[in-house]
Amino acid sequence: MSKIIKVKARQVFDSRGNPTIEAEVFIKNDSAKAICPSGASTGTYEAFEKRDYKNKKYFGKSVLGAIKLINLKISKKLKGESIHNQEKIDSIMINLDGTRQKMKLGANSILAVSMAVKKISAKQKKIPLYKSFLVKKNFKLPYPLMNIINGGAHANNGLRIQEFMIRPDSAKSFTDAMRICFLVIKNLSKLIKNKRLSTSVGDEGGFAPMISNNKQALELIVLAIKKSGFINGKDVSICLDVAANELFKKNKYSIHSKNFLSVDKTINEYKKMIRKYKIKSIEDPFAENDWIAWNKLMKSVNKVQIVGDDLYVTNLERLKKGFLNISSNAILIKLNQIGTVSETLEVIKFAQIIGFKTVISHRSGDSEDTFIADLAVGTNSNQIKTGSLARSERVAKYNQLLRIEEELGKKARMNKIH
Ligand code: 2PG
Ligand code: MG
Repeated sequence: MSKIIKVKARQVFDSRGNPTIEAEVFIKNDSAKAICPSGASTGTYEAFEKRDYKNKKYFGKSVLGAIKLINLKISKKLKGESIHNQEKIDSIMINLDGTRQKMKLGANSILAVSMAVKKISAKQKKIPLYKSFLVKKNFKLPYPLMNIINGGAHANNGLRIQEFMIRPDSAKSFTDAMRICFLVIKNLSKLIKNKRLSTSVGDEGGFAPMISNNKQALELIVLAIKKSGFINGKDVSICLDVAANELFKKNKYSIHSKNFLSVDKTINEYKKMIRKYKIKSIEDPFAENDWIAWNKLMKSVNKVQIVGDDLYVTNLERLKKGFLNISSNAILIKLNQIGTVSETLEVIKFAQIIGFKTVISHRSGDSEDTFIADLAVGTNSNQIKTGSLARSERVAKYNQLLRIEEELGKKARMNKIH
């Protein structure tokens, strides 16, 4: 009953309309499927995303080659394996690939299969997916980090910082968290309309008005928080993803304008923003190899969450380096940066042992798959970052968390932020 009969993959489309992989794992009388997401502002050290770069029919973006590899090679290798042995299945695929960054099979092929195996295993055990990860009882819901103004590589408005997020710190439940974010987003929409700017949204569902300076975006959010009856920095906190890889040239950064500043000056700018807008979390404030700058920032700020995304790429070796270097106090977790469920869990476990906060994240190109919502609860992760309350591929994750909260009933608790 619990042996894999075959794995079948197909090409489907992500939220940006780009081809991606859906893998379906079959056992006797049942199957489960999973879809791989895809990033836009990717780190150099991420596992490889395999596409048909030379096939011009889909501008080089199709994944037909990767699908062939799943249907022929991976399916054959996994036939007869137990769906409950996730680590073995993942290591079979890792070995079959044989490269550090999963260059041969592609992390997108491997991950789609890995997630589908996890799903079919939970399904067969008749347990909800969130109960199949690390936590076995006392489940906690993560705080949402909602990306309500999109910039950088996720919009074409000229905003240099990629993500302006809110976190409903005073929420007592996930339902409450959603209501707080809902109010701020609706008020923000009104404020943007009043300025005669567009309320159309970017790749992650946040507004993408044609404004090009960070200050304007931050002030709109501060006002929206106030108009909703909340206190900025207490009830609701502003959080940023700078995605500084994109704003880096010759050891300098251009976080506000096309003007590039030294690391020390950039740190001063961060400190000013933290003070003025009560910013509580900054992701990727510096580039992926600028370890010294990360450490300098850690030494000069207090009580601010510093999150490594492109810095760590959900990779254990890089996380260990960051820990020794005192580079951050939190890590962003993206399954497709590393390419298997087992490796992702290993990184989460280590991060929690060293006292880092774990923030489970979507990709800017995502799908209706809600795997990460369950992953956040099942790993006791403090936060989840999965866009705004717009675009169904983002909202789907929040809706899944509402279902999980309902199922947990009286036992449901929010996680700790501080
Ligand atoms: C990020 C992500 C998700 P992308 O930088 O954190 O918000 O973006 O998927 O484009 O890398
Ligand atoms: Mg990021």
